[in-house]
Formats: sequence, structure tokens, C-alpha cells
Amino acid sequence: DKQSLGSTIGTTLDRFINDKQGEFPFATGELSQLLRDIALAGKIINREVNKSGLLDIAGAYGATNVQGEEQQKLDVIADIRFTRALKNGGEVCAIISEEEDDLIRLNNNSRYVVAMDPLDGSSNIDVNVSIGTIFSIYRRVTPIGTPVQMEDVLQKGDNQVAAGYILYGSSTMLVYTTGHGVNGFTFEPTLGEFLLSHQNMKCPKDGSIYSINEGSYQSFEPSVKDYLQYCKSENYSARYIGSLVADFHRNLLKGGIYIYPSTEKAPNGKLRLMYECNCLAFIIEQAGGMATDGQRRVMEIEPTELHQRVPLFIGSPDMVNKAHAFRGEEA
Ligand code: AHM
Ligand code: MG
Repeated sequence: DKQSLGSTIGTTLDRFINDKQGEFPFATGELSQLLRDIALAGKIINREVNKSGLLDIAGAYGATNVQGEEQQKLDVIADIRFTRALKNGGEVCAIISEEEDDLIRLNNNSRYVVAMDPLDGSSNIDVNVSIGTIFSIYRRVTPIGTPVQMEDVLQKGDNQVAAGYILYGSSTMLVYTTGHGVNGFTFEPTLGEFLLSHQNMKCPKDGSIYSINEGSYQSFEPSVKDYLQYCKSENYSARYIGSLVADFHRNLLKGGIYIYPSTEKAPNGKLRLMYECNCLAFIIEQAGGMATDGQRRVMEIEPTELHQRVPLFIGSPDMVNKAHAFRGEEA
């Protein structure tokens, strides 16, 4: 109705973050500031993504900056922009990124660690299909003021204090959780603001969309093959963009399951625990869904290396449970 429209439209992300600050651990304002820094980085990457088709001709128009960044691939540019925004913001002691081999040390006097995939969906970047940014925030475990250790960045997903993604789709959206539900904000480009558009998002308990790269069918485990046969017998819709954030976002809204199983080429699946899976697992659980590696909750997995991969089964709980049931039958 009109009144509820009026009360939600016009809530900017900044305002929402401020209003919710009481829900944050310690409520010192640092996490709020960090979320605002990430939103700013998202706006900057959004700007780059929107003109990415011009990258090759940018030089011809004198748009190349001193670092020559315009000549680089968009995922590298996104990594640089994101890191810079977090560095300038000062709220982060270390970043781990899908684009970097090692951790990046920032401000030792800060409390938070960020894990990110600055631009996911690399195969879609050059062909003007939706792509996304994924981020997780952890609290360091070693004392503030000391050099960051591996144990600060290698934490299991259950330790996340916040997580979110930015989807550069037909509109740009930022979706995040701090463990008190999931909220989505749509970017209004003429205002330069993210506005609250999807309050308290809930994933449908069941659905009829399955998302998997079926081209690798031959090398799937029997239980995954069986589940896919079941999806077909039920006349489900196959939808696979090949951009995790976009596939996840659609399934979150409509109900569905996304699977990246182990394959011959990728025995542990392709997706990274720290940069992709944990973040989306936190969000889907907060929205009432499930995320597993086919057996265990993703967020319980103890990471042993930065770029560790895990199979991913994520989405509507009834669908994830159904996929598990086929594995049970095999045993
Ligand atoms: P990337 O981090 O190199 O972009 O890879 C991750 C992407 C996901 O967005 C997507 O779901 C998946 O890889 C698609 O992989 P595939 O082409 O093997 O189906
Ligand atoms: Mg990725």
C-alpha cells in the first residue's frame, strides 16, 4: 500500500546502516563504517562495469590514468579499486582476495578482516552479462595492534560478522546480512545512492529452478546425476547464467538450487570457500535456505588454505535436502 511504500522508498543504505547499528557487535561504529566503505567501492566498480565495453577505446579518448589501469582487465581493476577503498577507509587489518596470492596487510589497529571476490563471473565480463562482487567480514582473533596472522584470515564461515554481494545486473543491487536477516538495496544512479528495495528477504522453502553447468554431466557423481534426472522428471526449469551472484540472486528470490559439484576437471568443485561459498552460505541461511558441500554445512568447514575449493549445494532448503537424499540412497 501507499503508506508502506512511502516508508521504505527513500531509505538509503547509509541511513539503514546507521539505524541498525545497535544490532552490531560492540556497536562501536567501525563495522558500520566498513559497510559504507564497501558500498562506496561497489559504486566505483559499478561505474567501471558500466563503461567496460569502452575499455578498448578508452585509451584513444585519453582516459588512461597514470597507472595505466584502464588497460587492465576489469577484474584486476575491481581488485585495485576495492582494496584502495578499504585501505583509505582504515577499518580493515587485512584483505584476502580471489585475485591475490597472499593476504594484503592494511591497518594493524583495525578489528576487521575482509575476504572478497572483487568481480566474480569472469567469463561473463567481456560479453555484457551480469557479474558480481562478493564479500565476507570477520573479526580478527589476534589482538588489535599486532601484525595479522593466518588464523585471523582463515576462519570458518560461522565466524562471519557480515557478508554481502553486489550484483551488476539489469539494475545494480547490494544485498547483505549482519546475522539479523537479509536486506537488499537497489542503486539509483542519478542519486548515486543504494535505496532499500528488498526488505527482510526470504528464500522460498521449495522451488522449481535448478542451476548447474550440465555440460560436465558425464563426470558428476551418481547422486548428482540422479538428482538432475529427478529435476527433469518434475519438469523443473534449468537456469544457468554462469555468474554465481546472478544465479544465486535469482534462486534466492524465486526459489531454486544452485549446484557446483565435484567434476573430473575440478575434484573439489570450482568455487572458493573463502571468497564465494561462505558469504552466500551466510546469506542463504539468514534467508531461510541451506548451503552445503553435499554433506556438511559450508560454514562449518575449517579452512586450511586461502584459495581452498569446495563443492556447493545452495538454495531452497527442500531442494537441497532432496539433493542430499539421493546421496543417502547410494550409501
Ligand atoms: P570465477 O571466480 O573465475 O569468475 O569463477 C566463478 C564462476 C561463478 O560465477 C560461476 O557460477 C562459475 O564460475 C561458472 O563456472 P563454469 O563455467 O565451470 O560453469
Ligand atoms: Mg570468483
